[in-house]
Amino acid sequence: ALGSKEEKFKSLEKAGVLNRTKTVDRGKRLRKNWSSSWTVLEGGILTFFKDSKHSAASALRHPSTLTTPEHTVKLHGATLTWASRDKSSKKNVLEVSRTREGSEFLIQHDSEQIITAWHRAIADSIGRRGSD
Ligand code: I3S
Repeated sequence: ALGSKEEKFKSLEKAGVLNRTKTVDRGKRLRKNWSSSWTVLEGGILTFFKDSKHSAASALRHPSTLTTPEHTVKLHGATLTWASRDKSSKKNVLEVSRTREGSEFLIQHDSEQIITAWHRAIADSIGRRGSD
C-alpha cells in the first residue's frame, strides 16, 4: 500500500485533453482563441502542449504536438475560480488568474466530472506550499 505522502503526491498529478484559451498575457488582455490541448499538471506546473487538432490520429502523425510544450504556468500564488457567464458562454469553465507571470487563462471540458477533477487537482496544487 502507498503511504500517505505518496497518496498526496499522486493526487497532485493529472493529465488529459482540455479546451483552453489565454485571456491575459503579462498583464495584457488578449482576444480568446480556444484550442484543445494535451494538458499536464505536475509539481505545481501546468503545461499545455500544442493543439492536437482534437484527434489522437493527428497527434500520432505529428508527435511533436505531444512533446513540445506550448505554454507552462507556475500555479503557486495563482487564483482559481469558476468563470462567470461574461467570461465565456461555454459550460464548465475554470479561470486561472493572477499567475506570477501575470497571465490569465480559461480551461474547459464538456464533462462536469472531468472539469471537477481538474478543479480539485489545480486547487490542491495551488494550496500546496511551494519550495520557491
Ligand atoms: O468573449 P467572446 O468574444 O464572446 O469570445 C468568443 C470569441 O473568442 C470567439 O472567437 P472570435 O473572436 O473569432 O469570434 C470564439 O470562437 C468563442 O468561442 C468565444 O466565446 P466563448 O463564449 O466560446 O468563450
